Amino acid sequence: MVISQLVSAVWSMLPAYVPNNAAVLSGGGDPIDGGRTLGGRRLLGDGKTWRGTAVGSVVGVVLAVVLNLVRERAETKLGVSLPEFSLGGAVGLSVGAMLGDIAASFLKRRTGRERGASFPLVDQLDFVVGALGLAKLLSPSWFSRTFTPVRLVVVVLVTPVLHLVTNGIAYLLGLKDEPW
Ligand code: CTP
Ligand code: MG
Ligand code: K
Repeated sequence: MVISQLVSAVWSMLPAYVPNNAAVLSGGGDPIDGGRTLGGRRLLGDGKTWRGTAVGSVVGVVLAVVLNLVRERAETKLGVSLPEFSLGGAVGLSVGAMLGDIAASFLKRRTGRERGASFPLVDQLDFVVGALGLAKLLSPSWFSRTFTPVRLVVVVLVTPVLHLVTNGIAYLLGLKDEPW
């Protein structure tokens, strides 16, 4: 019961989890803010690029399509019922995750944090808020079927742990400059 809620919550969030990592791997190139500043600090900073954002968003949607294709097999293997992604849900989770991360960088710069500085809890949950918010907006009925109150609680508790573990691994592999 607990395990099945956990598995389906993580499954439902995969299109939101993967974009950030895809952005790390593909980042570089022109920053979204074009170097512009606000109050003497960068609007977003060099860590938010057009390429990273575009690749992250596309990878998240493609992953949702792949998950839909393998869903029934995964249900049999795992013995858990898994949700199918609607198009709005897939786009919302993936693009929303990128937007949440970008919004957090905006907040970081306004609070005097340089690129790469840690901002506990915001770093771990920015993309969750963005992903769930945009998915709810773009696909409200899919959202309420998929993210029941129990699963929302599971997501908020489990995501920071998964995020820290993934980023720790990316840091150890030399793919990321900081482990957060
Ligand atoms: N990245 C990107 N575009 C994004 C998000 C991330 O290109 N929209 C890439 C950048 O190369 C970035 C790396 O992924 O440096 C790590 O992402 P993140 O930790 O979110 O950025 P930081 O460099 O730490 O910058 P910030 O302090 O603004 O979060
Ligand atoms: Mg960072
Ligand atoms: K971040």
